Amino acid sequence: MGDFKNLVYEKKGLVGVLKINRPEVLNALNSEVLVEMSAFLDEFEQDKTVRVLVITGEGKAFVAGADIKAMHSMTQLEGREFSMLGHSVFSKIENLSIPVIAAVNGFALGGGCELAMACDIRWASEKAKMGQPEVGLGITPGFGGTQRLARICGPAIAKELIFTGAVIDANRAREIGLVTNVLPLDTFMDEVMKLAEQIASQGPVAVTLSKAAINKGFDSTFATGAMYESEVFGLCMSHPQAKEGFSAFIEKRKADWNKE
Ligand code: DAK
Repeated sequence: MGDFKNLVYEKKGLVGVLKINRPEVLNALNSEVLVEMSAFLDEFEQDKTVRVLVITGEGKAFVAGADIKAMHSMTQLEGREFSMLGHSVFSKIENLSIPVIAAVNGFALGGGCELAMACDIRWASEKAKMGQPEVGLGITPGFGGTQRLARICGPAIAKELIFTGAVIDANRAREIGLVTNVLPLDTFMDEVMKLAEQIASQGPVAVTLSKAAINKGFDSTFATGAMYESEVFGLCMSHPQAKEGFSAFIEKRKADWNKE
């Protein structure tokens, strides 16, 4: 994996852990970080030995937002490029073939909350604080917050959070379904790794196709989504991993997903 100034990547067995590493500004996202993330994701997608990606932040923040100081001096054109870059990175995460877990260790505000929402699963430490405080800066969320928050938590919650700019704690984030688990900070990453390993131990093709089917369903009618589900189910049935999964169950043994 290439050398990055603002990212630290570590592969732990079947799980990749990507840390946003700009703690002096609470991991705020500037163009440089986003360009690095984009390059990382392109390279990472080629590594077929990793089955789950965990994204987290160094220090006391997950990501405290887009870089306010960098945005302050942006021209209209630069703002447009910045927005397009962010959208492209977040969409790469959303469409990565394997599951991505946001390990929300601390502040996940604005672009940081949006980054977490582009991931498939969000777990938070008790120290996490989340929200979309952009309107307090006179701007709207710009990296998909108005769309993803409404899809994840429903429009009323999204409107309440975005209109007020409220910063909520981890337990409130769990209550509204923004995160699905809250854990003490000292065991947080261990528990996230257990979740990642649990996913990594499942049939890899089935996990990948399930992610694709769920994502596809959100952008289509139920009927189209159900049709797509039938297609991916058929694909699974034609893959050796399904044969191996069924055989392992019948023979009362653990499946070996590497078996052809
Ligand atoms: N950007 C730049 N620097 C930041 C930052 C940010 N988002 N958040 C924190 N920092 C910097 C602080 O300025 C400080 O730097 P120095 O002053 O030491 O040089 C350092 O990180 C440590 O922060 P604090 O001293 O403030 O730490 P505290 O623990 O006291 O407070 C805090 C933590 C998270 C409550 C506070 O830092 C804070 O309120 N930060 C800003 C949070 C925020 O408002 N986030 C949303 C940013 S707006 C778009 C694309 C994207 C977006 C919008 C449009 N288009 C292009 C359309 C997204 C916008 C956002 O994300």
